[in-house]
Amino acid sequence: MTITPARPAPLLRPLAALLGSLLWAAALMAPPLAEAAKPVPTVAPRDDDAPDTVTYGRRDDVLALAAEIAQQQTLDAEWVTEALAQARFVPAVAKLMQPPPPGTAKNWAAYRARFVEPRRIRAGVAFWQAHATTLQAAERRYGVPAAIVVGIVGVESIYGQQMGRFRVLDALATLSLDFPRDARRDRSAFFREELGLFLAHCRRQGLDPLEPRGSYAGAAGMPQFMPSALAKYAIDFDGDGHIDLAGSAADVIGSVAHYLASFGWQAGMPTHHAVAVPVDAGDRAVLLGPDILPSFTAAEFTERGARLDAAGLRHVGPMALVELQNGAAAPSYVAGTANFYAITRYNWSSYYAMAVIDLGQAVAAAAKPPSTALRDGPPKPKPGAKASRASPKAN
Ligand SMILES: [Ca+2]
Repeated sequence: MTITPARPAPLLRPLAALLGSLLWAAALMAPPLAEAAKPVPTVAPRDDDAPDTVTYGRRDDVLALAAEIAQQQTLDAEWVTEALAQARFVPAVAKLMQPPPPGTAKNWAAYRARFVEPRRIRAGVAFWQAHATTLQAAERRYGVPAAIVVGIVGVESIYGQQMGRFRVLDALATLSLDFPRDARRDRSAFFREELGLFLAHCRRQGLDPLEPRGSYAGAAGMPQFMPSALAKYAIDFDGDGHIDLAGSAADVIGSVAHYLASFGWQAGMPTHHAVAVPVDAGDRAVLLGPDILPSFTAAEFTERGARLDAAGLRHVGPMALVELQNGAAAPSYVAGTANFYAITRYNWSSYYAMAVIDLGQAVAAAAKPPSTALRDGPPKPKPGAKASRASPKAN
């Protein structure tokens, strides 16, 4: 649900090495934690690719966190402790949590170009064609159009091509136990909760907690769900009894549609309308005040001097004046509806929502799906022909 930067930051490796030595030293000096017959290694490196890896071991704060998680999630304390002991501190994770340097101008055109580009569009067409029937089923059940689901999965992971290279356990443990001290806000409590939910999910699904991979923030699978989203909104849409957001496109499609429906998606409503902003700076400031929260009716837009297109003027319900900055150039604006807002519940950014919408449209245009096929269900196989996947024709 967050966007994984292209490159990790290898800058803090020497620090990791230093911390590694310190942890070893601490481990050697510490009194034995338990007199159990079966010794548990304090540091348990496991097929690591980096020689300077630091595992959390059985530090006091690790043991305390394990106890807390075990209690909150009703999990076996020793199992949680063992999992956390094998979690690795990842310096790059802490580094990647840093906000962009102050003065970084937002640039919608540049942001859009990262996501609405030929490689992602081609992968989107293939995804849509391969899963057209499932996309239709999700639209029927949740009212969320295929193009929106396709846009989200494309922006999040290029349809599963980039699901993140960090072990989810490592990312969440690092952000729980070593959240960057110089961050604007300590969000370690949030990540401790996510870590607990992740471990509970692994336990429930019979997964080795060291296996799942994800983003530096612990978001995983094709839709990059955080563990809390996984727990609340993921569904088994192919009905095989498991929720698999890394391997089952059907589970991914159903879960994304279910997520948006849970955040107020309304079937048939456009995501946004074209708008020209008020000339008067005061009126503009009033309309921009609530940011992406839909707060003004079409009549109120008009009263403040904003000019909506014909569909926007007919829109029933509140809209938000959404500003997308373009660096030094003039900003772009749209009137975002409740459905635009629903997309921002997936990732709290109007730039993100707009990229999802535009990518979905670009894929739809490239796939040139026959307009009736998407509404009327899968085409019936011809007599004598093998049943095949319904797919919009790419021609
Ligand atoms: Ca499934």
